[in-house]
Amino acid sequence: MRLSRYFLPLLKETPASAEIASHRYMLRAGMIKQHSAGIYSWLPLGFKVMKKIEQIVREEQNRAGAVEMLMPTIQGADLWQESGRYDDYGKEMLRITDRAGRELLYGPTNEEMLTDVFRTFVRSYKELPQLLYHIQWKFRDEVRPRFGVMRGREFLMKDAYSFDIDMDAAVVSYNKMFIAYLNTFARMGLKAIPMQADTGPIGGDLSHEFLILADTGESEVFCHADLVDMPAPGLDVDFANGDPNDLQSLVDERTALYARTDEMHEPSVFESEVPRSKRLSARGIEVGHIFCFGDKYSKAMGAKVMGPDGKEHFAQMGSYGVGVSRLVGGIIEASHDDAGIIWPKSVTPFGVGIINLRVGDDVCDKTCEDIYNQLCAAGVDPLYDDKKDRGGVKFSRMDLIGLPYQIVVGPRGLKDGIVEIKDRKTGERQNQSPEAAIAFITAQYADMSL
Ligand code: 5CA
Repeated sequence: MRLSRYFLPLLKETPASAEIASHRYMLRAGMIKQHSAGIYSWLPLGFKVMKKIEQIVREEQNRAGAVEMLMPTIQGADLWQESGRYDDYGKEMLRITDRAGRELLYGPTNEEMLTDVFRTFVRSYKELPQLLYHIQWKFRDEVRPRFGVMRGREFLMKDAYSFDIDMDAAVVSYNKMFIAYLNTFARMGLKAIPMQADTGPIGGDLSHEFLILADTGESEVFCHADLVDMPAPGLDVDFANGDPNDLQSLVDERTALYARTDEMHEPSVFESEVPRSKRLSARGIEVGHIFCFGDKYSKAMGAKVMGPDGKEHFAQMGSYGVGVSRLVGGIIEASHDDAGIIWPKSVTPFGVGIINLRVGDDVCDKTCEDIYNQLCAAGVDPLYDDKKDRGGVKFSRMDLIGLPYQIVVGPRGLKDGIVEIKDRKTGERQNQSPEAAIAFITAQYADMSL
């Protein structure tokens, strides 16, 4: 992409309403525009990052055996009346009436709707397990929308739902999602810690929240410090044919140590289980939440299947959410400095920024064009700053938008046949020939494994 043809409306001033780094940088870098409290347009740069995050979430859901579909944002009130949640959900639910006077709502989550799909089509245990997901906008009329996309009213969520014949099988589905979540967040450069969690309006007994540590996080968390650096399970977990006990061991390893959010925190247990030097109390951002709630919805809505014993059983269910739009802010909270955002390679909107310090100079223009074309061909997706601004403007703009690498092309270096590569995170600079710079950048994106 050539910057001269891109839509990147940067802000010079930091809006006073933005209290945390991610919100400030998302506004300044032209990633989002607010329309009402908690409702945003995703401008091209922000949209591109969100799509990359969405794709990682999708790939790891698919790897774990979940199947993608799409449900509508607008739901009928009748399903929620059946489950009993229509009144319980309270003011957080945006209720709408259509022209015929029918009660509709903008979905805050989809347990009821997928239970309805399930009961329409699935009759026998032979068709189980089912694990379905979609990535769709939700609306929750939050009391205090704040911190930009972190607590929005309209937000993008990946929500998956599992249906099993009994509780043992439901726990296998739960474990698959638990493991997939750790891999998902690790691919985004995040250290997410699973914590025992309160289930709130979704219900059930077994539940974990996945939190990334950040001073600006809304949740207070207490955990064993060793959990912070525990590696993700890895992309080679055999979800399809592996022994369920192996999945359970992976989960057990990561739930054996104390880790709870404030709602579940018990100071006496924390102090007796965790040695003083390992007690970590911090703040965190909830990026995912998984629930196993058995037959709460299947019973209320009559979603049952014929079991191997010839009797009818209510499906045992779980639901599994990832805050896709929240992750855009969460990743920035975890990775930025005073100059701006520092994107991890896996979610960066562009692979590299090419800065032409003298637009109009034949040699600079030609070198930049060559580098640009070759990096495009190599699939690195460069952003070429071909605008006629001063060098200082270009440097601070490129630092702000946070691409992992920059190639700086100027007349002075080119006299000696060199361009400069800057690593955004470390600030390290190296001089290379244009060919070597292309090869270096291409190599950085060749291995994207965990
Ligand atoms: N039905 C379940 C699982 S699918 C559910 O709705 N879970 S949830 O309420 O915990 O939401 C799932 C994830 O969505 C959260 O972990 C969080 O990352 C994200 N999320 C929730 N509310 C908001 C919000 N107001 N703004 C942005 N993201 C949110």
